[in-house]
Amino acid sequence: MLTFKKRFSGLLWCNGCGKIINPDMHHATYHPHVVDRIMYDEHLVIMAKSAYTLQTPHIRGGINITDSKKTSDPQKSATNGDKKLQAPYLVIGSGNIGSAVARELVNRNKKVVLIDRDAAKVETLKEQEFEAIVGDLNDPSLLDSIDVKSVEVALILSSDVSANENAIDTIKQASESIQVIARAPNSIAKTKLTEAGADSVIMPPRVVSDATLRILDRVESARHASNVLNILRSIGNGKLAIVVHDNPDPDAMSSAVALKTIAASVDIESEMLYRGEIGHQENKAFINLLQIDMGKLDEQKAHSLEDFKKIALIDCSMPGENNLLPKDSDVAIIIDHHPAEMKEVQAEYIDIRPNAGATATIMTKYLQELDIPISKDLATALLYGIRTDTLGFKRNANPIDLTAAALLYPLADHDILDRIETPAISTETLDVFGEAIMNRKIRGSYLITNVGTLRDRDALAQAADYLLNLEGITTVLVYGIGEDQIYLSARSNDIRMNLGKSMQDAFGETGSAGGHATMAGAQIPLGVFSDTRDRQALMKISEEVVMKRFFAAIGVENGAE
Ligand SMILES: [Mn+2]
Repeated sequence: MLTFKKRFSGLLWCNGCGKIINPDMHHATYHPHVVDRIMYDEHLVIMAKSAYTLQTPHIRGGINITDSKKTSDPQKSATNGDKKLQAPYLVIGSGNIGSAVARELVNRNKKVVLIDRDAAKVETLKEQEFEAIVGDLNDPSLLDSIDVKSVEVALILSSDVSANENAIDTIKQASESIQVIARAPNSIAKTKLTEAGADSVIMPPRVVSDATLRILDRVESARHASNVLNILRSIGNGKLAIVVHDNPDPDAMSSAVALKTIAASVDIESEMLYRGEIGHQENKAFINLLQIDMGKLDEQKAHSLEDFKKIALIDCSMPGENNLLPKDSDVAIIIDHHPAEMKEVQAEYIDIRPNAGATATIMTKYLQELDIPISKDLATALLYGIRTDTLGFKRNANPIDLTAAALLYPLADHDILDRIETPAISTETLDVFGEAIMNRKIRGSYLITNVGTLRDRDALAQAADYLLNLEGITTVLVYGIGEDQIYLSARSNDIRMNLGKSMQDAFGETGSAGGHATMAGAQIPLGVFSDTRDRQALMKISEEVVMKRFFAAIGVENGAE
């Protein structure tokens, strides 16, 4: 006998013959195994002949099964087994957490069956239009009414650890392939449940503390932002110096621009200062394409640090260490992501977050917190800063970097990003390539070449990269002669090779060398030879030194093959 509410509109079939029954009041009795249908207390009741049972896969819509086992023929029960409940998602133990998870799954159009040992609770769940059955977690027949093959994930969420353990056992016995997620109140219980076979274990106290910390982060980030603004406002008619580390990289430069933007939002004038070089083609393209105006203090004799009322130090934290500031400078603001000895860092305001992969990430958070519109150029610069400092999210990238990048991504100019990453080749670089190609000497799969007198050291590494594409070449060494040093750059894609070590072996004693297995560099002081006027002779000497030593270090006879 099946009883269900009038508004039921699902599928109903007869377990005896497998035929579908139209549950409509008028049509049900056309089925040969249906003896009667009546309306009772707003419910449509369909009664089958004593040897047959009726079943439906749909419980949603308010059906209420009171399938009487008494009327079913024991011989037919094997057939009944084929019609067990389909439950890709099984939620076992349906307290607050279980029913909240089930509701969310149903919202995502997942078919969920809840199991709880409390019959009254199961009734309530059904009234809320859940598919629910009564079952005891400690009972080995827990899954008897479920089609085990249909279960993909079982969530065991009761608060009783040993009951959860038993349920895991029953499920894993039924099928190893069911993914089991279980709830544990603490880490001891977590270990127990993992040992019992749970694939993942969640600890509600941990989840709550994590969520609390996230809220705390938000609160603190608001406090940070207002502190920075207060310091900036105190500059009044004065000027802020935004100092980045020597030879600044895109992270440092984009972060400086972000701070300049924040200062401008409260009408404070600022200037970005650096020392050293903006090297690499990409970095040059970066400042050109994004029109970043970085000033070199040592060249601008017109003004000194005295001209600035306050100083901010960005992407580094110690005055005088890898930046242009004197060691005893009074710094107002320090924002950095490099781990630091906090006791030694001194400033009015310090924000050092080693959990960020880039300072640009931290600056993005400030802009977001202060609700300052992020221009296309600034978004592009910050995104590029985060990308380069995390090596395209492969190094030290944290969730905070990804959320910052996600915010910047739609605002950034992707054409410009592409152009920064593949900058146009300058004629100077092209000349270096030309020399490198002309002077190449090949021994087996090794290529050694020189570029003559060297002006742009970046071009050396680029030439090495380029020549490694040559057919049959696995290792490239390119060198050039600077004012008083020979500069070497090597690349290899031979997995047996450790270039860093080979370069160290070959040139470590006379100069400095180092690097990774696949890319390395070295410098050899020219010493007495640097005075040699005869470039031709100098090239000859260099060639001998470089070739001989490198081939000796990697165990190849000079001139072999
Ligand atoms: Mn950085």
